[in-house]
Amino acid sequence: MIDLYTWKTPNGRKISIMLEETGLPYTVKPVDLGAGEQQKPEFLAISPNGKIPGIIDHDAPGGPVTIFESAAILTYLADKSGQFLAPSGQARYDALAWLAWQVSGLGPMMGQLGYFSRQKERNEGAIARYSVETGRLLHVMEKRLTEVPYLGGQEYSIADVAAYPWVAVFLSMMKEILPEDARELPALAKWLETVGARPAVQHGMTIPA
Ligand SMILES: N[C@@H](CCC(=O)N[C@@H](CS)C(=O)NCC(=O)O)C(=O)O
Repeated sequence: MIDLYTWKTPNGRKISIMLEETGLPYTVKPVDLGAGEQQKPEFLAISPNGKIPGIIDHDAPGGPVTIFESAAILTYLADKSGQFLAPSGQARYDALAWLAWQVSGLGPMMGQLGYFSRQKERNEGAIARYSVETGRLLHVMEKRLTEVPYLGGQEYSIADVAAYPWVAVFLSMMKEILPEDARELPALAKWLETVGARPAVQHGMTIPA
């Protein structure tokens, strides 16, 4: 059994989607970020950076495995299940590259843009910087999706699992803070529809309730 330490945020939902997709059995362990539970010593023992998600796989060969950082967790679950990541070759590294692109670029830029746009005292410089950079990244994604159906290439992969919750939440709730030319991107909209129609994605997006 896998314990999933998570909360109702895009980074947490990447992992609930992946667990639903793979069918691996898991137990949800909510970490209430609003209540500061991410700083409790027992959670820091799992995720030393004090951020969800984290997992403990009690059934790993050779003994329990503890992992933090969504990219590491997604790669682990893909390798464990043999799904959503090619075992070798160009397709594997394309998916890993787009996964790295999401965790190092799209996620942090959207996160900062969301943060600064919610502050009472507006920091126009920060909002402009993160808005332009988020728009640029969405155009990069759009270009990729005009060339191939999924971020990793021809197949749905952990790169899509990582990007979906961020793009879906952002475009449904915060579209108006994006540069105008990044609000309606046709290939990205088609990808959102295709990925969003997957039952595992729909269920994973509701966990924790
Ligand atoms: N790079 C990390 C980012 C994780 C992250 O930012 N988690 C947020 C929720 S989406 C969090 O736990 N924030 C709590 C805090 O900063 O106190 C990953 O991909 O797992």
